[in-house]
Amino acid sequence: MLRFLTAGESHGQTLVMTLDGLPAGLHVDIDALNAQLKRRQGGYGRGRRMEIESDRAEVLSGVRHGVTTGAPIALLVRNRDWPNWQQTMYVEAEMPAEASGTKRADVTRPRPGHADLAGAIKYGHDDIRDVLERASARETAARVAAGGLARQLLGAFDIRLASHVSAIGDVVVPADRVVSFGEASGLPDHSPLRCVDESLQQQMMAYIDRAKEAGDTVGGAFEVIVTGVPAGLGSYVQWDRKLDGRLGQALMCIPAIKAVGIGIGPEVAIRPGSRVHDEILPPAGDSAIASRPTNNAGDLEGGVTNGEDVRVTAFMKPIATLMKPLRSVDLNSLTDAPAAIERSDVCAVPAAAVVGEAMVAFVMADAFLEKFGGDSIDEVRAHYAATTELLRSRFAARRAGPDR
Ligand code: EPS
Repeated sequence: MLRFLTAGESHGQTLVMTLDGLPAGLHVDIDALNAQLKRRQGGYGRGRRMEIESDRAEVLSGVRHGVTTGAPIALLVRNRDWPNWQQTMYVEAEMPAEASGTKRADVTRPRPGHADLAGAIKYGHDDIRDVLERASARETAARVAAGGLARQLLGAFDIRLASHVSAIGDVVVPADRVVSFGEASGLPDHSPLRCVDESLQQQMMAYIDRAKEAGDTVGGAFEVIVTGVPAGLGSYVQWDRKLDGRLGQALMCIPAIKAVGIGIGPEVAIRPGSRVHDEILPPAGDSAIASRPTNNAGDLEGGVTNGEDVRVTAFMKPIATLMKPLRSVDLNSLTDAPAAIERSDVCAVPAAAVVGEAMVAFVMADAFLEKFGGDSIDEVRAHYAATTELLRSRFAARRAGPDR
């Protein structure tokens, strides 16, 4: 079972991540891991924090000579902004004399849409900073580190991930425009919004510019595509083993995600069955059991992968910090007051797409190990090869049969 935990605050010393369950013997590419962290920092509309940070993973355990040992992997993603925040975020009971930066005033005016009010109620905080520091999307850098390691396990079996931005505000890639894995994976990381349609991308940038001008913020949607996925991952036998539900939870747990669609997602509600369900045709190649002319299900039927590409879309609400703040109350007096303003992004949809890839990678790696697992990568390889051959030979005999 693959598990990860994160710790750390947006302006504390560092983010911390511990990943447990990766098999021994996997070569870890730290540069590739850091490339994912760099991808998360990009995107048109990101805030000034991204000019400060240059996120890199410092692996502390579970890897020796570049290879996993089977022991938990712990790593840090340090906050370069920490020196500016020591007088606000110091851990000690009394502020150390050498603490640098400035001491910020208490945050008492909750921002609608963030965890501020609900968090202050839940944990009894009077200074909402004790909520927002952990609820901040800064934490997603640690998730990208976890997902980046899971991605490398999947890569060892030619299972690869990509994403693309399918909407910024009401500028939307049409639902009938099926973006291929190749198109999504071919998007350059320096692309401003990682949208496959350049004309739409320009409109999306203009949309973000207008929102910024108005002191407002922007949401959107992104699709994560996973290719090379074997059939049979997940299960329909229990609610919590359905892979679509697990993918849904993983994406819903990303800050600001308010809806998830598997395959064509919400389109299933408005189309007739004849335009939703993917027909099953005889195999097109030697290896396939059957070919599917469409993939509206996004590879998941009954919560189990059917051998197509996983396709999952997440819908992101606009960032909660508005430079033209919405109405709120001051919790010290419960009187009208504008919401607090924290440094922030105008749009973080491309960044969320990278976090989405990481979360999908983690769930897919967990499901993969559930079916093909082993304590070492060699055991996993042997299990995967044996199971793949079993499936191939089972159907090869039928294809060679009298009714061929
Ligand atoms: C973010 C770090 C944060 C925010 C942003 C994303 O850094 P800071 O608060 O110092 O600016 O910029 O977080 C949010 C927009 C949010 O609402 O939590 C990051 O590292 O992705």
